[in-house]
Amino acid sequence: MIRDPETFEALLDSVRRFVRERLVPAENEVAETDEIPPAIVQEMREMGLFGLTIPEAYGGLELTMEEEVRLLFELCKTSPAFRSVIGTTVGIGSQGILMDGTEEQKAQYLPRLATGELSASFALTEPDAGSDAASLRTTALREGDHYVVNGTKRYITNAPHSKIFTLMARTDPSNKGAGGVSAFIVDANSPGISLGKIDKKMGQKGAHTCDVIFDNVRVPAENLIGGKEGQGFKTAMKVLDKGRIHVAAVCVGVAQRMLDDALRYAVERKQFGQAIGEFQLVQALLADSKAELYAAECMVLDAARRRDDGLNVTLEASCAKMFASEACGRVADRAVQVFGGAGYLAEYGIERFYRDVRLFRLYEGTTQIQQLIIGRALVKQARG
Ligand code: COS
Repeated sequence: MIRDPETFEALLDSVRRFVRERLVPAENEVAETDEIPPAIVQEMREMGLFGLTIPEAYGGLELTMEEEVRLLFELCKTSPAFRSVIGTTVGIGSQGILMDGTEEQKAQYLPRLATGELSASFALTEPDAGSDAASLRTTALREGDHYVVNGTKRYITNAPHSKIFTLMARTDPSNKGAGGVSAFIVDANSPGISLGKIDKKMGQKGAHTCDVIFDNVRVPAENLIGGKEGQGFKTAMKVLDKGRIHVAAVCVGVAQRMLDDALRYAVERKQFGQAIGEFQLVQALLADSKAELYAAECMVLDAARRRDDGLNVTLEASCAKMFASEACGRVADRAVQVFGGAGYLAEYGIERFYRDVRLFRLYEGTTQIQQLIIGRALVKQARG
């Protein structure tokens, strides 16, 4: 759903300009320094990018899901680390509060998340609980008007920069399954929280993850999301339904950039007396990428529109995330192939994208988890 086409087009134009004039020229610097320049982060705040998904009543832009994915198609035609700066705040870090938080929790946190004054991370994964998220072991045990949290969260995106965590922890240790899990908003400065070393990753330099260790951290009971125990796993799953459409849109944006770069190279690079783009075998690489990209874009838009229509999109979100992330990997591989030997060299940039996009098939649910969700939903539908 596009609410006001004129205003939205103006926003898209400013994002396109920002990507072209500020982000693309900074790609190499970010890859070398492993840091997003603070001036760029500040510009993102000023453009309202941290508040894309937060309702206008709380100071955000309140984009519909269709608007959000179309904006991501543009914002992600550059190194995906730039999107990661806002990713957890507009997505998995804030959506639990928005979807299931109490009125007081929304009023307290959403306005500062929208301006980017606060940034948020989503703390679900643990050393022994990744795909099997419901088996998490971090505990939050009630003591008077507080919960006392103990445990370790792993691979937490943006944790080194976040001011709050949306934390999933077990409030009922006698229930080892999903029903024993609750969600909390935790101030990152709380005594007892420490961070592990920043992880060294295959790609996405500039986007940081690390362990978050909770050692007898006291969290006020009023920070229990929605004020109800046992709802945290469902909150996390709802957040991930939306997050998977978001990631699928990111894949479309980055894939478009890689195809654009491969095309430019194919037109410029000459062999056997002509541009390599004139050769049908090179055209086949480009054509397969274009067709897959078009399919991914259509899936993402359809899933987004269904969500805007209030439908349950668990199945469609997983389809879109699985297809778009796998297609993005294939587009990356073909782009390197079009570049030939140059594709293997850092100075041409395409090998960096090849490494960066590998993550999309892993986070917010691996491809195998998406298959499991889709398969289960189909069998459930068939049973009626
Ligand atoms: N929306 C709302 N509720 C949901 C839901 C969804 N999308 N998915 C599951 N639930 C509910 C179920 O309805 C069930 O509730 P009841 O007990 O009241 O029936 C509860 O949550 C447990 O669901 P289920 O039994 O399906 O849980 P499983 O332990 O079998 O796990 C998967 C389901 C595998 C889908 C889940 O663990 C998952 O998504 N894993 C991947 C985690 C992930 O993406 N990690 C990435 C880290 S975040 S970057």
